[in-house]
Amino acid sequence: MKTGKSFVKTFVLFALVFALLFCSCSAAKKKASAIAVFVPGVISGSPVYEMLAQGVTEAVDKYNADQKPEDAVVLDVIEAGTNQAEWGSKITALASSGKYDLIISSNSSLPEIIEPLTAQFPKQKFIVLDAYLPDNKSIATVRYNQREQGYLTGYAAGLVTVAEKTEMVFANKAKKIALIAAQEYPVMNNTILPAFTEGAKAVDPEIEVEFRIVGNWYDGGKSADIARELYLNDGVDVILPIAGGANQGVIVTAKALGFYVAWFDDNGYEKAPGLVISSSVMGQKKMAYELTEQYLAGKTAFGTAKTVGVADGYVDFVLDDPLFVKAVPESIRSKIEKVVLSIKNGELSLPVLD
Ligand code: RBF
Repeated sequence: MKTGKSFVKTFVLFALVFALLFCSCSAAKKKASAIAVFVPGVISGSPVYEMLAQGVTEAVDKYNADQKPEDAVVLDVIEAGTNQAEWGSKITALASSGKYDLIISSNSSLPEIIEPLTAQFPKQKFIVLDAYLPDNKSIATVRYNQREQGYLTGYAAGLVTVAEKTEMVFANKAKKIALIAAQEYPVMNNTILPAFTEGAKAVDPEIEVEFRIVGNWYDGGKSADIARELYLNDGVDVILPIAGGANQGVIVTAKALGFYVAWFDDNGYEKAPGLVISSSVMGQKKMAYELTEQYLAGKTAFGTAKTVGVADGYVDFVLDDPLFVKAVPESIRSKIEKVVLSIKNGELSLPVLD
C-alpha cells in the first residue's frame, strides 16, 4: 500500500514538473504576431495615411531589430481603396481571417464600421487614430483637437486675405477665403469648417468663408475647376484643400493663377513655395509610432478614447520652415505665433465640441 501511494506521489510530481516545463517551453516559443495597417483609401497624396503607414512601419522595424527571427512581427499594409462601400466587407475579411492580432487604422468614420465586428470577433483588437469611440474593450481611439487645427488655419488665412498687396502680393481687396473638402462628414461639418471660420473671424468678422465639395478624394481635375472658379468669380485669394489626392488640383491652379493655399495635416510649404501660407499639422506619425510601440509592449489602453491637441504637442503650426518665413512677412508670422502660444499656455481655450 505504502509503495503504491509513494508511486502515485512520484507520478504526480513528475507530471507537474513535465507540465511546468512544457508550459514555460511553449511560452518561450511565442508565435510571431501580425499587425495590419488598414488604409481607408489610398496612401499616395493623403497626408493622414502617409503618416499612419510611416509611423507604424518604423515602430515595427525598431521592435523587430531586437527580436529573434521567429519572434519578428509581421506587418501588412492594406489599402482599401476609394470605394467607401467596400470598406466594411474588407475590414470584416481581415478580422475574420484571424491572421492579425491588431488592425490599426485612421478615420473618424471607422468606429461605426468596426463596432459590430468586435462582438463577432472578440479576440480581434483595433487601434483607430483620428477617431473617437469610448467604452469598447476591443478598440482604442485617439483623435486630434481639430478645432485648434482648424482655428489656426483660419486665423492664418484670415491674416493673409486682409493683408495689403505690399505685404502679400496676391492678396486682393475682397475678404474671402475658402475650404474645398472632398466630401461632407461629421468632423468636417461640425468641427473643421466651423473652426476655420472661427479663426478667420477672429482676425476680422467681415471675412467670408466659402465651402465647396469635390465629391471624392482623388479628382484633381474637379478640385482645380472649383479652385479656379472661387478665385476668378468669387474673389477668394486663400484656399484650404482637405481632399487627399485631389489637393493637387488646388496646388496646380494656385501656381497657374496666383493665389494662396492653406495646408492641413502635414508640412506643405514645399508644395508651392511662396504660395502655401500655412501648415497646421497633426502629430499623426508620432502618434502611430507611439501607439504601435505601446501595443507591442502590451500596454495599449483598449476601451479608451483620447483627444490630444496643441498643449500635448500633437497639433501645431509649422512656424520655423524657411519657406514659410520667406512667404509670409514678420508682421503676420508674429500674430500667428502669439495665437499658437496662447493656445499652448491655455489663455485661448478651444475644446472640441461633440
Ligand atoms: N483624408 C485623406 O487625406 N484621404 C482620404 O482618402 C480620406 N478619406 C476619408 C474618407 C472619409 C469617409 C472620411 C470621414 C475622411 C477621410 N479623410 C481622408 C479625411 C481625414 O480622415 C481627415 O479628416 C482630414 O485629413 C483632416 O484632418
